[in-house]
Amino acid sequence: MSHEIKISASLACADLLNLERDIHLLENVGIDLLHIDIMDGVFVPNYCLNIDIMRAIKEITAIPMECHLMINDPERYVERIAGAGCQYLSVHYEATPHIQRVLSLIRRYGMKAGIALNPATSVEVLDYITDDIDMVTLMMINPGFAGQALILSMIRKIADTKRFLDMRGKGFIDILVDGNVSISNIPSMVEAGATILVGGSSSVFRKHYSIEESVTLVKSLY
Ligand code: S6P
Ligand code: MG
Repeated sequence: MSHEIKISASLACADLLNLERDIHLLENVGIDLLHIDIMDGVFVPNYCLNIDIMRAIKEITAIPMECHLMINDPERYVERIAGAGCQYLSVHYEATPHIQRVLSLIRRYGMKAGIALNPATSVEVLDYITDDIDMVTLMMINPGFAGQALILSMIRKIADTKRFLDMRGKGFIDILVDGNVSISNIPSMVEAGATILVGGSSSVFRKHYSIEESVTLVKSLY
């Protein structure tokens, strides 16, 4: 099945002091999704955006929010994230011993369920949970920080994930790629099977270029 490619703008890389302005600029260029990174300083060594910010964003835009939760025991926050108006929620395979339970909880709260995999986690872990997911969030870097370099073997992992899903009749599940989804890396990521591109400091929010220029360039790459 062929997917149309979507762009999800990583708001952690926006101008945080002018977030509302940047969101309206993203609306003007027809961005598909807003990527909201939430961290706990434990699962990853950093902090980022939060549920209150999501609630505020919901007040000013209709662009759907796609949350990437980088916290241990993510089941604790599923209800509150749904209440903030989020539409897609990705939780890390590595963050809980009860991943299937969390994925079904996400759907029970009306959101699309994403499973995020750190670079070293094999696609094989999806084998018994393909019925429980709408999206696979493949980390192209170790999560925690923007501005990192692509781990080169991740291009092969995208292709492996696509093949894995296709072989099980699950080719309709989205493959989201996150981390150094840059102008130069996007063509090979799309070619390998990525369907949602998280645009951060290396694409949508590049220094010295406007959001409009950058998104127009990204769309010309696939
Ligand atoms: C990393 C986070 C990502 C970044 C994004 C930044 O922990 O999950 O979503 O915000 O990767 O993009 P870039 O182009 O700076 O790597
Ligand atoms: Mg992210």
